[in-house]
Amino acid sequence: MTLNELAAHVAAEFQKIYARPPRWIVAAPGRVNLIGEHTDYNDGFVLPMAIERYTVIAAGRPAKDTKQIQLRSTCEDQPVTIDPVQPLKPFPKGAWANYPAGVIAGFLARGLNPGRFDALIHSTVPLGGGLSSSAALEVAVATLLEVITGRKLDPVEKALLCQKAEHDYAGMPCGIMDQFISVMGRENHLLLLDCRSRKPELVPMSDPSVTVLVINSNVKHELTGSEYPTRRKQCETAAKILGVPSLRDATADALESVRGKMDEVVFRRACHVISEIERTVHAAEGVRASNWPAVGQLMYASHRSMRDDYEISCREIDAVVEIAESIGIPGGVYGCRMTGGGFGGCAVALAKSDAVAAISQKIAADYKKKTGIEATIFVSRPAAGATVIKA
Ligand code: GAF
Repeated sequence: MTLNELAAHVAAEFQKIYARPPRWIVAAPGRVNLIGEHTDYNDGFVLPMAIERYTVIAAGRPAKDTKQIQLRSTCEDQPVTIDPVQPLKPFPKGAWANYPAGVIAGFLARGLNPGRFDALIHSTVPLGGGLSSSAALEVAVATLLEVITGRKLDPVEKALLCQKAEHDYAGMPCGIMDQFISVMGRENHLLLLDCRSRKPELVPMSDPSVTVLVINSNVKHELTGSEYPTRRKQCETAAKILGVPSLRDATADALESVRGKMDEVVFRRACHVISEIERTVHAAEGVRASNWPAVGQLMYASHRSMRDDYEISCREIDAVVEIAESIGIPGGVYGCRMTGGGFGGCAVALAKSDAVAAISQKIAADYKKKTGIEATIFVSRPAAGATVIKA
């Protein structure tokens, strides 16, 4: 389904629920990160692309007299209502409405009050699959509020507002990658983001002979919530012992020289981050040169580092990567790795376009044999960031 078809579908659903057509329609994409995992909150580099999976919101002013914002999601039975007045209180922990609420709070804090509206939210980004369904929701809400208030934010400010919503309302101390790519994605480009300077650099990726494959393991181990902040703290501890502001400023040699002063686990966490930042910069060079075998090798190395040093993989994702590696370049796979926060979710593979169908079949069959689970596999070209479909 194209984005316009998806928008038409959501508009029709809005009409069914609210008995009138929507006045506004916006969309924001999910993302897949090609390489550069857990480097964003260490001031390092990431290399994501927006995917052709979107959160779409159709909205309009309420027909009835009400002071409230009413949000409905096609995944939920009950609507939620929000009073657009400060201070806006978070919903209970784990509630999906915290993402929109946090974004609305960010607009209110800037003196931008959207007033009351009704909205229907629909997403084709798999929820909790490590493809940034939450950032897509935040950025879609921010895009809607820009249209309603008539005030377009600077893209960096918009991404940071959404990140703050996730910190303060959803309680997840994420880095900046997901919101930046959902705002700034560009068709046929990866985004090499320097998370220290926040300078985005578009890296063209339009070689038709190469395709990005997303393999959803359809498992989510409930560790992400607790393990993510722990990893952040371990990185801060390592940076402190190294005497640098962040691991971006450290080298493998410097780390080796303080090895004796460091807990072994903290040492391995730092090993991952320092090496991953370097791999990400090299991978961007590889993409620019269309050197796919080199990019693929960096992806495998990244996976090993996440599995052994950062310890954020799981046996199901390891199984996907092993199957991909066994297919290898002769079978059309250049590289594969886990993508996103970890403990399940998706793997990303770089494959020869003419072998994608056979590769998908083989991965699905072997994964089922090894784990008993059905994987969901799809391809995506690098997509554009958030967009207004109807203003
Ligand atoms: C999650 C976070 F939200 C990102 O900021 C990033 O740290 C990622 O995990 C790991 O690379 O998606």
